[in-house]
Amino acid sequence: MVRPSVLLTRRWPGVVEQKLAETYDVVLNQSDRPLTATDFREAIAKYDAVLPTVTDRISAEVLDVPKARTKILANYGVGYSHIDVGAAARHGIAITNTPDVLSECTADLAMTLMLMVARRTGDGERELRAGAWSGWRPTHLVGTKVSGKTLGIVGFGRIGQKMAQRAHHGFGMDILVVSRSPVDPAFLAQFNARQCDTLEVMLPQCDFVSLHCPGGAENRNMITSARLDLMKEDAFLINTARGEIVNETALAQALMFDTIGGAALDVFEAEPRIHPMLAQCDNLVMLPHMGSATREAREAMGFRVLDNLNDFFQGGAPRDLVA
Ligand code: 8YV
Repeated sequence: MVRPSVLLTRRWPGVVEQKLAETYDVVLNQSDRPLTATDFREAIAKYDAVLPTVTDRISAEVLDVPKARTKILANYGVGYSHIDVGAAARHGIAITNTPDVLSECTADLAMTLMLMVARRTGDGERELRAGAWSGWRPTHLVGTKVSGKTLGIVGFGRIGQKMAQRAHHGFGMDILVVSRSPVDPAFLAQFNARQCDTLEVMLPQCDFVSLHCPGGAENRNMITSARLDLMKEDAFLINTARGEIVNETALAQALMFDTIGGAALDVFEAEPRIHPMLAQCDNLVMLPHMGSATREAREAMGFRVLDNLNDFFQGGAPRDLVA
């Protein structure tokens, strides 16, 4: 049997690249530079499967290739708002993602960000490395207590639930939830959590708000200046989901005018570019999209893509078919 041809658009963990090559005719992106739209169109014409990541903007135009060969976009990552799902469906291209295997690590990073911004650890490390630490004093780098506070979780999927588990059972936090569908009360009870009908109801009650919903058109600009205004003036916003969910200009203004206590972001609207106003804000912690960046998660994501490819090329429904 002819081995299906498979393009990885970025370098992946070595063990996964090797495993993929046992079954597939694998082409690696040796330079690890993101593909251009033209590169991607060529790939769609050439390979049976393309394995993209969040750095590939796969628009309707990119997918509109005469005599396309690609039958599956097996995405490396759980979020797929970078893919025009409707256009892929029109071209008969299946899409899969990699849920579950990165939920704990992404929730761990959201906790990291929450603690960093509340406890001012970025300020502390910068001061120390600059040789500017003059020694201990009672008023030095005083932050905000996290334990026992109220956390609002936006989006109660796999990652949101892991966040609730950590925050409630580890840090004794009260959990509020906003989710597009009703959450089973028995399930909420595991975290002593309460579901709010709207963000408008939840935001004024929170000391911390952590975003765990998908990106894409449905949630673009969900966090507007009006909603930031509803947050307490010492509350913190955490985003490990997708940059487009937050209106970055509105967030920068809220940070500059201290209408909220601070924010911590792992994701940005125009990655890897940072909104110039955000870059000016001191009460902001920023990380370069590291939510799933552990050896364990990145390998498991790769093996999950392999499972999806195997299902697909053996003629079955891939376990993580999203469209
Ligand atoms: C990935 C992520 O690193 O899975 C996701 O949706 O945001 C990250 O875990 C990235 O998307 C890889 O494509």
